[in-house]
Parts: sequence; structure tokens; C-alpha cells
Amino acid sequence: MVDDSDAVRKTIARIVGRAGYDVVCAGGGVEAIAVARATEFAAIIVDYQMPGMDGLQLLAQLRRIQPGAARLMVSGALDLDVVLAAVNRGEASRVLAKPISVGTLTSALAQAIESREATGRRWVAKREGEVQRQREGLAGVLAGGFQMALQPIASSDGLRTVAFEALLRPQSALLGGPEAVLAAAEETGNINALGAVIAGALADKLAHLPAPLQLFVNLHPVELADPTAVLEAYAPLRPYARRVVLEITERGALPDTVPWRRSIEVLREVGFRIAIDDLGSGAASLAALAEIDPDIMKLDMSLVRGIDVEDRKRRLVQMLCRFGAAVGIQVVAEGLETESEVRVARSLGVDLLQGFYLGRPQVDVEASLEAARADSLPVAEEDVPSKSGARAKKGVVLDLAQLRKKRGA
Ligand code: G
Ligand code: MN
Repeated sequence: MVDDSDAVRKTIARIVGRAGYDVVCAGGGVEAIAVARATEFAAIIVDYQMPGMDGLQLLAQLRRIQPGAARLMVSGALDLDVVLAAVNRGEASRVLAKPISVGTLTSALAQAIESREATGRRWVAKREGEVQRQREGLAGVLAGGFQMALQPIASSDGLRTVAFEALLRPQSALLGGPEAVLAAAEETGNINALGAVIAGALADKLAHLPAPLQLFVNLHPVELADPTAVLEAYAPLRPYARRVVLEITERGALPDTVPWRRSIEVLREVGFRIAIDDLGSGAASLAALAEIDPDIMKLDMSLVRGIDVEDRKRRLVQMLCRFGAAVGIQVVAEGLETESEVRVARSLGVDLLQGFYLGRPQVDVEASLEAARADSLPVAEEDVPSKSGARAKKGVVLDLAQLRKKRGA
């Protein structure tokens, strides 16, 4: 109960107290905010006319501090228009015009609290159902209910497939796509478990992926929270570490309390290379580029799409390629969808190319390899000044027949 008048405060406190509620009083906005930070309330009653912070300003702040509390405003008849507008904006749930009768006050309070509680219960029930759905869906995925699709990454020089990015394709009726799986894993604290299961599945894929083909694997930043745990989770990939690039998306800066630098260090020590994923998307900042000092940077498709028609994007990509060349970071352009985007990307000095134009993600390794072998991409070579000058270096040539023999297929 917040009111600058001692008399009003006392009266209202007495009425509310008699109705069976515990009351805490405050004489003004600053005091009220301090109290609200420390204690949870079912309802807050605020006077509109107060010196300093008025009742509306106070309610706007209390709404953030105590989102679960019912907010009632007491106002004189003259202020009613202003205050009702605040109700419409959702700052107060109820306005009581002075003078207030005992009956009006107690019944308004009871109603406001009850409706907040009903909303709260509905919200909690919905939330619990949602988490349950996430738990069940994730359990299915962790038990093997997923596939890993491979999307080709081609060299800019020879336009040969030199690598694949592994992309999660969940098989779950409860979780729609990879983002839903990640959200469920985040929500239930299973990011490390998910990483480990994926690493296991990818070790099987790598066994069928002939060297020197490389595999790009997406890591969740939370996995970097524990250097020992991340090494353990990715242990199945260690025999192939030299051919594995771990992609890191920032997704909100990693707090400095987390030893993520050490995690990257230990992963590097055992031979993995590190890429910054989605650079330019807002999820990965230039600061990450400086802090992580990656082996590879992957330019987000928001930077890449339309590179052939948007001069500013072209210049940005060119600048990043120059930076990459200067400090020894390879540049991958993601999301290339047209021949002309590919042509411009190559002319700007992008090292590696990825996108639907070069190939879609495919679950079947053999199909991916088959596609990788089809090295006749319809790009006009003569338009493209090769970066190293050496045109069409011999890329990875795959012998499928031999591969099948090796696998006993
Ligand atoms: O965040 P990350 O870059 O890892 O995401 C890769 C996603 O982008 C995958 O889901 C993949 O299917 C999608 N993708 C790959 N190439 C293209 C492309 O050329 N165009 C579009 N629109 N999406 C793509
Ligand atoms: Mn990625």
C-alpha cells in the first residue's frame, strides 16, 4: 500500500488488514520499489497523486519488478481520465475512485488477486505441459531419434566439394526442427548430452567419409562452459580431429565467468579447428572474431544473399576476405543460392562456398558423396580470377566403388 498521506495509509491498511491480508506500507515511490525488490506481493495499491514519483510512474516500474502482483490505483475524480488510460495500457488492473468505501476496496482487492492467481495457475499449467513435451521429445532424440544431414562446402578455387556441414534433422513428432531440439535441450539442461550424442553419430559418418574430406560440426556455446566435459563429449571425433571443424555461434556473448577460452584451447590442442558461425547475423559479433581468433569464419547468409546486386554487401564481404587473408583466417560464404552470387563470392576472395546452389543438405552419405563427385558445377570459370592463380587445383576425387567395397556393401 503506497500513499504519501499518513492518514490514508493508516485507514487503508486497517481495512485491508481486517479483510485478512498482511499489509506493508510505503510512503512514496522510492521506498515502495525498495520494498518490492525484497518481498513478493499478491497485490499493490498505489495512490496516484504523490510528490516525486506519481502513482503511474511507480506502477510502470512495479510491473517489471513484480509482474505477478495485481496492481490497483487509487485516484481522485479529477485524475480519472489519465488513470483510466493507464489501465488500458495495462499498468494498473483496477482503478478505485476516491472516496472509497470499505466494501469497494475489499471486493476489488479480492477480485484482482483472484484473477491474477487464475492467470498465474493457467500459465504455470501451460508451462509445465510445454516442458513435459520438451522433455519427452528430447528423450526421443537423445535415444537416437534423429539423422544428420550433410551439406556440401566447395572450394572456391576448384569448385570441388572439400567438406560437409553436418546439420541435425530430428525425427520427432514432439519437436519440429533442429531449433526446437536445441531449445528443449537448453530448457532442460541437456545441451552437453545432445552434443555428445551428435558427436557419436558423426563419428559413424566420418568413418564413411574419405579423407581429406572435412566435416563442419555445430557446437552450442553452452558446451564451452566446461573444458573437460566438452573434450569428453567430442571424444568420438578425436580420431578425425584434423578433419573436423567445430563451428561456434555466439548467441549472446559468453559470460567471462565461463572458461570458454580454455575450452576452445583444449579442443584446438587435440587437433580440432574452430570456426565462427553466422558471422554478421547479429548472433556472432566482430568482437568474437577478435576474441576467439578462429581458423575459419563463416559469413552468415544475411551478408551473402544478394551479394551480386548489393554493392554494400559486396564491399563488406570483400573487406572481411581481406582481413581473413591478412590474419590467416579462411572465409566461408553461407547461403549461396544463385550462380551469380557464387561468381561474385569467388571474385571477392571467399575461400569456401556453401549454399543451396552448391548442394542441399542430404541425409544419405552416399548421395552426398555422389553429389560431391559431380564436379561440373555450372559456373562460368573464365569470369573468376582464381585467388591463388592456380586454376582448378585438383580437389577431392571420390571413388564410390572403392568406398562401397571398403564398407562391404
Ligand atoms: O546456423 P547455420 O549456418 O549452421 O545454419 C545452417 C542452416 O542454413 C541449415 O538449416 C541449412 O539448411 C540452411 N541453408 C544452407 N544453405 C542455404 C541456402 O543456400 N539458403 C537458405 N535459405 N538456407 C540455407
Ligand atoms: Mn553452422
